[in-house]
Amino acid sequence: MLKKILLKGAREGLGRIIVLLDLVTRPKKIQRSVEEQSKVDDETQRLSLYQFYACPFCVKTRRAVHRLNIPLAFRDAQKEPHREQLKSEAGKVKVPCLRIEEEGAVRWMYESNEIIRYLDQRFSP
Ligand SMILES: N[C@@H](CCC(=O)N[C@@H](CS)C(=O)NCC(=O)O)C(=O)O
Repeated sequence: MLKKILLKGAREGLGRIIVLLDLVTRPKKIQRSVEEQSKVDDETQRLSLYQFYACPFCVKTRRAVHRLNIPLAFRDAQKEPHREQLKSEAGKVKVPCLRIEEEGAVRWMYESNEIIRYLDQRFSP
């Protein structure tokens, strides 16, 4: 029990250090014309990222979102109703997880590398 609590604390602490490092080493944002950015902003409305603030895989994914300059909605999956939504609609509480709405259907994508690849394919110039 104590070991579990200590491990959780160490993980949280490490996560917060990673968040801090991310803040001071943010990648540069991609620049677009007003028209292009408006199109990208519109497309991004149909996406949302379920994530934890101090999860290193989420930090990595948020860095890509920052670099791609997309206004992606972040949902804190440590809080309700997002946690329950993730569990019941996507299948499990694992983050990051990207919710994608397309042609009236919703699909969920786990795995930070896969999410970053998807966002890069869609939004890199
Ligand atoms: N291979 C995954 C790892 C994701 C992962 O392990 N996420 C942890 C948080 S850092 C998680 O969701 N754990 C479930 C939980 O804490 O309930 C990725 O790259 O996205």
